[in-house]
Amino acid sequence: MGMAAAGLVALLLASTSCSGDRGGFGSRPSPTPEPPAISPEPLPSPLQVVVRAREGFRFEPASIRAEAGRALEIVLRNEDDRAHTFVVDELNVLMLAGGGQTVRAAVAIHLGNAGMFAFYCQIPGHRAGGMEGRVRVVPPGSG
Ligand SMILES: [Cu+2]
Repeated sequence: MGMAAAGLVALLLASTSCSGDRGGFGSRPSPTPEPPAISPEPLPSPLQVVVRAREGFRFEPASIRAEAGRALEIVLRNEDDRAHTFVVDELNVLMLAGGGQTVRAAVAIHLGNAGMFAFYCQIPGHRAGGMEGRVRVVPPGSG
């Protein structure tokens, strides 16, 4: 009766590619070509909004703002002792926070997203009780 020991062998392959020295005597070093200028637009930092879910079926603030083309970070701080959600259908946002929880979501707001949208809590009865507000997505660059 023997115990089979399985050995793991990690094989590391280090491959170094040397571009050989071309050109012999008399060749002048050619200037290294500049990498093509891609000049990426610096990504604007995400806009952060904090929405609090309060006792009595309220969101505070009831109106938030976002910017088209700029990511939005939503911080949902549930100060109630029951669970709430934060939903924006048009922006594909669905967040759930249990009582006392804080959750975050990063939302891509596309350039075509400008407009006014409703946010609400989708737990039955909550929206009717007043848990709704609106997101205003302003065009890019409008502050
Ligand atoms: Cu709710």
